[in-house]
Amino acid sequence: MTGDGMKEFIDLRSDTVTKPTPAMRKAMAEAEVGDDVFGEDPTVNTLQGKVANLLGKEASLFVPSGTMANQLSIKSHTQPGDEVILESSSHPYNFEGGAGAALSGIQFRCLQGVRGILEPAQIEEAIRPSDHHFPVTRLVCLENTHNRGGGSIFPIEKMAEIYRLSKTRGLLVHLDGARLWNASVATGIKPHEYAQWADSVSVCLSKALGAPIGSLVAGSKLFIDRVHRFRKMFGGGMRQAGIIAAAGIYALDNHLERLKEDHQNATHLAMGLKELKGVSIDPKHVETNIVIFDVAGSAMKGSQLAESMKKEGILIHAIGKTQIRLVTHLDVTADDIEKTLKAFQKILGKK
Ligand code: TLP
Repeated sequence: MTGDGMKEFIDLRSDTVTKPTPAMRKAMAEAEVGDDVFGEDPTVNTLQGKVANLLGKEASLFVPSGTMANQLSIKSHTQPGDEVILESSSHPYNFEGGAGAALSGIQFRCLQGVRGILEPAQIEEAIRPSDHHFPVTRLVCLENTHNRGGGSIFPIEKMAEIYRLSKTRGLLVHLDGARLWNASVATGIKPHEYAQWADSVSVCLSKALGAPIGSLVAGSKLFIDRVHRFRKMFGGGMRQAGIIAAAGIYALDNHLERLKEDHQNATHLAMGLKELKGVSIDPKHVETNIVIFDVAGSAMKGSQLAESMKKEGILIHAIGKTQIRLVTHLDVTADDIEKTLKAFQKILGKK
């Protein structure tokens, strides 16, 4: 049982569910703060400098959420009526409440990827000719790792090719790097190496890294100045935000390298699931901390499996009729993975 009397679940619905550790809470309690709307919060300024540095960009800005980070980037890069190319299962298109249309007045052009990964040739084909009938293609958004792609890593060579193509065609590139940390730890490719192939990058501290709140947008000084103006407009200016920025600094200093454990746990989960009746999954597709599998071959719907697992003390996320997503994170141990596999086996049976 937790302090608030709630039953303790193994929660695999998302890596957003982590709670700050005692050491993180201590860093938060001791954070030096000031009014960040005046630019006077030293802890926020340290975090912004640190993230700009990690991403090899001139500047970065602290914002409340990954959604706001993406949407501020889209707003700052585009004019109403512009077209933004992205992958059809991407986060900004599907899970940000229609913000692209509502807040920026842009239209999305969705391209079907393979586990979220787009080919440069697909993008080239989708760029509109210069003709008054068409919208202006302005921006390409990529996602690395790709959430609905099952935590797939966007290969850096493809990112480089897409960036070069975009530059020759006068387009901007935004990278939704909510889980760029996972891609970096899995491949050994540094965040700034990925980020060089995008004009702007959003990163999250509240997913795999385990901080309670916070994301950043990084880019050129000029771009971040524009983002700053829109952050005010969107109501995202925060005051003594050092309290939460301190958690982000702590997370970057202490929780980056351990992402390897989450990746191992996810692979282990996938290997175990492969042995179960009615489950289809290719463990080779599990590259980071997200496991997506299908139970169409079993008698159960995804939602029924989620209900049965809940009775076993395990929370999972049915993302489609027969599709399940599991996400490993800081608050899930190797022992929890064993318990999870046992519960799945009890419900589904072995092949
Ligand atoms: N993703 C959440 C849900 O919104 C689906 C999750 O549980 O995975 N980019 C990517 C790639 C994301 O996965 C998310 C969150 C965001 C942006 C948005 O971040 P927040 O939730 O901070 O607005």
